[in-house]
Amino acid sequence: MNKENEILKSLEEDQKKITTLQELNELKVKYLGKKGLITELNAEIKNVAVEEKKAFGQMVNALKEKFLNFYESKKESLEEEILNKKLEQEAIDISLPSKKVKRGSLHPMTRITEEFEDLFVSMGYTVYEGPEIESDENCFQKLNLPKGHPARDAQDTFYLKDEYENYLLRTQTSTAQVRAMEDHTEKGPLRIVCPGKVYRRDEDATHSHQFMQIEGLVIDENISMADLKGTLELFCKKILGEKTKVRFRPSFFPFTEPSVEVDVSCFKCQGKGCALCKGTGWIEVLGAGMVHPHVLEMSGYDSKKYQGFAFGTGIDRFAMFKYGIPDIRTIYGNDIRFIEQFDRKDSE
Ligand code: 2U9
Repeated sequence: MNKENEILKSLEEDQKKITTLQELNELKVKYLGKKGLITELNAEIKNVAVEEKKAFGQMVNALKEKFLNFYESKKESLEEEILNKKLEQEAIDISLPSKKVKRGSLHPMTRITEEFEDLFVSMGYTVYEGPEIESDENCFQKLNLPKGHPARDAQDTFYLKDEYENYLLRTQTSTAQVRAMEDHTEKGPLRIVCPGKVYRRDEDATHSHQFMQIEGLVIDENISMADLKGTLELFCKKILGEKTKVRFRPSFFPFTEPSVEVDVSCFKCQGKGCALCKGTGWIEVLGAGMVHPHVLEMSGYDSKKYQGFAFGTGIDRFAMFKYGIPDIRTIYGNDIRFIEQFDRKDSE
């Protein structure tokens, strides 16, 4: 058997045995390495007669090409095999149910506050917030409650000490409206809602020393009680349902004149009378009124040119009605079992 056939036969047998990349590389060394069978055959060319050199060279090249063809295709198939094995081992079954991630939820007070804000923003109002520590002037005097006014008693609250004795935890968010009016240097139209925490000397199932209010203020030319009534009727219907009936009763607040209290038909019994509405069919939800001209003047508005209406409500009170929360203290207890009841549904 000549050298060429010997190499071909040996290669044929070796090819069958290769199962790994390492064996394949060792085979390359065996045939094409420095002392490889094909390399050594190629060196024989110097001993070949001149007229046979060309044919000999072509034969060696054909052997080399045969080997390299085998080498490349085997390499590719072995690498594919390795990759497939790896993919198989690392496969993730995406059809398995995932672990449930515990999502947090918004506190019911945050939810209802955002609901109120969204509604007023949709009517062109701006959300305006003020600080919780306020001056006696902003909290009372600028709202027509001078020192010694009897209406202060119902709210008198947490004053700061010593050199800060003129400061207190605000008793109503109206302080933010006062700030907005004073900041509004051009004294033109204003349309704001002011949500936030307020503090009073109160503590029972329906009153907390800290609670949340949202108050609104609209100032413009030609503002009348009709604007107030239309706005608050729309507010009540949007928040409590289109079937809600709304009634306005005369009332008194030092900062508004005339003043009203706003009742809605009981959303539990639809006005028939139940424990929630204490048998009356109505629930009081808002206070409101036309801004007192003196209040407008004290914050720099010309009350001959501008009128305004204002309103306020306790957000906690609304949440208690809306979600059927019997004790206001649970809202601030931070008991996770209470808050979890308001978890978002998965669709939200
Ligand atoms: C300015 C002028 C007038 C805001 C108003 C009420 C009526 C009111 C209470 C409802 C329940 C607060 O949470 S509560 O105790 N609020 O009845 N608030 S009018 O009037 C203003 C505010 C700011 C400059």
